[in-house]
Amino acid sequence: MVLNRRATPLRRGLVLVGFLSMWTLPALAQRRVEVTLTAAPTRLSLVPGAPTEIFTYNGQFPGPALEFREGDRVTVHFRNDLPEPTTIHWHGLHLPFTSDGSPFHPVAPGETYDYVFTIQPGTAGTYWYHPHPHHRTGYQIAKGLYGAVIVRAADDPLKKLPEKLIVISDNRFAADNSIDLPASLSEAGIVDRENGREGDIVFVNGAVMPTIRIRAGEVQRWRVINASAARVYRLSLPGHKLLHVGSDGGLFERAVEVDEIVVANAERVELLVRGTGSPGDRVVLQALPYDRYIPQTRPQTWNHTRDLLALQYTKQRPVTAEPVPALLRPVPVLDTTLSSATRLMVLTQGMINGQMMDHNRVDVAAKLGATEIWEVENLVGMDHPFHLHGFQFQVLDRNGVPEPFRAWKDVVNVPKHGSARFIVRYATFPGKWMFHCHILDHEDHGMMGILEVIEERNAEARITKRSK
Ligand SMILES: [Cu+2]
Repeated sequence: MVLNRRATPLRRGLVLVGFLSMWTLPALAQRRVEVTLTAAPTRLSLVPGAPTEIFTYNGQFPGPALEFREGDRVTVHFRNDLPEPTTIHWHGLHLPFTSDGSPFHPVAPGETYDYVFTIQPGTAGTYWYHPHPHHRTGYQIAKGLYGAVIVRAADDPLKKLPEKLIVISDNRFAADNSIDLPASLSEAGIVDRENGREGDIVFVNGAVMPTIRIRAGEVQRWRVINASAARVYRLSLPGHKLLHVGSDGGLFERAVEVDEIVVANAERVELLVRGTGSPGDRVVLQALPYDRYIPQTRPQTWNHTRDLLALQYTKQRPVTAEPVPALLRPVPVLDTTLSSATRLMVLTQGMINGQMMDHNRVDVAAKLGATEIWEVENLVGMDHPFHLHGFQFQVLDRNGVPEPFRAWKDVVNVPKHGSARFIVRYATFPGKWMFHCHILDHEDHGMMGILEVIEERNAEARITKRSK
């Protein structure tokens, strides 16, 4: 059963919206890509019965999947036709501060804003875009504002494989089919604030339980984005082992075979699904129970397994599997001996280092080009997915256990009463960058801080001044 009015959302493929042109300079040609996005209230049928008043980009839910190439010069012409201020945050992309779409650059109702950035070499991967206005991120994403960004490399080692985009998000509806957003002081509102808002209906690309077709023997590349406010997905495809090939910032060096993969909020995974079943088989991609909660507010249904989508084998005879390259791409090492500082971040419920977000405070000041280690300690009995804007990092260890392989990340899930360390280099772009818990209710209530990256010529005076 497909509940969305679009019949085959998984087959739509990727759309490149707006006008696209290529400069014809003989050398150093940079492709110029222009995209037009408008956020506006829209009525769409999401669940059986009356249509739901939501917010969309270009009338679509989710927003159009944008596809760029490394090296592209991108301009996104954005128009806010919502009744409230918003921004577009380009989650995971390394770009100028003024194009980050953080709460520092709100776009008022009726106004336009151009996000201008170059897609950096080596950043091919799966990203996403969503609003990031002060205090209203959770609300606007719950209303429907999110979409995928795919960055392709010229020398993609997996380009022969058929590809599926899987944007997962949950939601909750009131009796009249409006989005269920309880008052903050109601019992449901308090639980949402504690756990992060979860919904009982899980959408994949805007549809409930869509179907992906596969031919026996075929190897498919799946790009999975967790666009949920708080729900964590522990993905499993019964009878199939999965090849985990990439994370937030793109491919690993080598594929890793796994039985299941945990995708925390705002994280992405790239995986290869091998059609090892028989023609006509049907299996269901499931989210297995994942206990991220404190016992007091853990939902009664936390241990239910949820069905996300059906994988339907065609009746065609099997094909020979496409081989998976042994080396996917080199992932350069961020050298820990180059680290000039260690930043300790202590997470308590709703706070980082005992403080709530303040726009007028800089929590970490660092020099442009510096390499630093962040140590995130979670004192709370629930997981907090920690996100840093602007810069991809490499996780060094979790709970003291070294990461088994190198990966570019922009979110690390810090488990309850656990810790994680990552290394990051503040390359290229000075500015004020948010770091925060990506449980949207926590972020909106102030579980966020500011990293200011300062150019060398300004650095000494300002960093000294701040430490007084
Ligand atoms: Cu949190």
